[in-house]
Order: sequence, then C-alpha cells, then structure tokens
Amino acid sequence: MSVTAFIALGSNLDNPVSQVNTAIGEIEHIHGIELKAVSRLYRTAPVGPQDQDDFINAVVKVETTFPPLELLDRLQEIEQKHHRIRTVHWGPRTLDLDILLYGSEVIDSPRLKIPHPEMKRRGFVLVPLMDIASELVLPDGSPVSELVARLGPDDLKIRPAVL
Ligand code: A4P
Ligand code: MG
Repeated sequence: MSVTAFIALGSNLDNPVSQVNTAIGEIEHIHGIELKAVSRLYRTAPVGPQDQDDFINAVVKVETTFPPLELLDRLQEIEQKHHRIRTVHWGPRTLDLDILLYGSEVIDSPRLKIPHPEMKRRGFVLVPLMDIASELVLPDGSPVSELVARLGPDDLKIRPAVL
C-alpha cells in the first residue's frame, strides 16, 4: 500500500539551486518512493537568524511504501550525503528535508512530528505546496489555499528562483 506524502526542501549554502535539484533526483531514485510532482524553486528570505543567505525552497509530492520513520531515515541519508552539518538551530544548511504531510496521519513523536509543526505559518513551504496541491486540506481541516491567503506580507516575500 502506498501513501501520498509531501516533502519540503531547503538550502542556503554551497550552490543551493544545485543542492535542491540534486536532492530531488536522489529522492526520485529511492526504491519505495515514486516522485509525483515538483513545485517551482523559490528564492526566500531567511526565517529565523537574519545573518544568513537567502534560501532556495521547493516542495515535492511523492507516493511511498515506507512507513513514516523509514521515510525520515531515507531522507536523512540524503541530507548526510549533502554534507549537512547541524550547527545553529534555524541557521544555514546545505540541505534540509522535512516531511510536511504523510497521508492524513498526525504523528507526534520525539523524532517525527507530522504535519510539520511550522508549516502553517511558513510562506516558503505553503507557496510551493500550492503549486502542486492547491486543493489540499491539512488533517486539521485547514485548506492550504486559505493558509496562503492568510500569510502576512513578510511571509510572501518569496519569488520563483531565476534559473
Ligand atoms: N523531525 C521532527 N519532525 C520532522 C519532520 N516532519 N520532518 C526531527 C523532518 N524531521 C523532523 O531537524 C531536527 C530533527 O527534527 C530531526 O532529526 C528529526 O528527527 P533538523 O532539520 O536537523 O534541525 P533544524 O533544522 O535545526 O530544526 P528544524 O525544526 O528542522 O528547522 P526547520 O523547521 O526545518 O527550519 N528560512 C527559509 N526562508 N527557508 C528555509 O528552508 N529553514 C529553516 C529550518 C529556518 N529558516 C528557513 C528555512
Ligand atoms: Mg529539518
């Protein structure tokens, strides 16, 4: 049985456009994951510490036979391959892969929280998500389109990356 999941990608170090594009290719090649849709890439102002470069953000839709924690393991292997070093919380990173949604499941465990707790107020997640899932409704009943409509001007300071 396969489940539809949405994964957010973010990078602001070491050629972020290439980090994100390479990661999408790596996700696509995992047995047990089928890539269904890819948003545009967006250039976004950093949320959190401001003394860092803009991010490149995107969201992909996949179908997967992995249970949630195994999907997280596979994504963390990709993060490791990108030489990700965890330093500052919300600080710069070569590659961040977050599971936004896994079917309509709600998970609240130490290693995994789904829906991603910050997703409802983050333009850099919601706008790319709208590209590929404009009709999507979160497990708590919030339509993604309404969450986007509610974003403040600062959260909407994002633009498609010029490639
Ligand atoms: N974890 C729990 N739930 C999840 C989930 N749904 N998906 C756990 C993935 N991981 C999840 O994450 C720490 C732990 O979270 C993981 O080991 C996993 O078990 P991390 O990515 O290593 O830590 P972090 O990045 O310091 O914290 P966090 O909370 O992941 O940061 P965020 O929320 O990802 O924010 N600004 C812009 N414009 N664009 C960005 O992409 N990203 C961040 C990072 C901040 N500002 C940004 C952006
Ligand atoms: Mg993360």
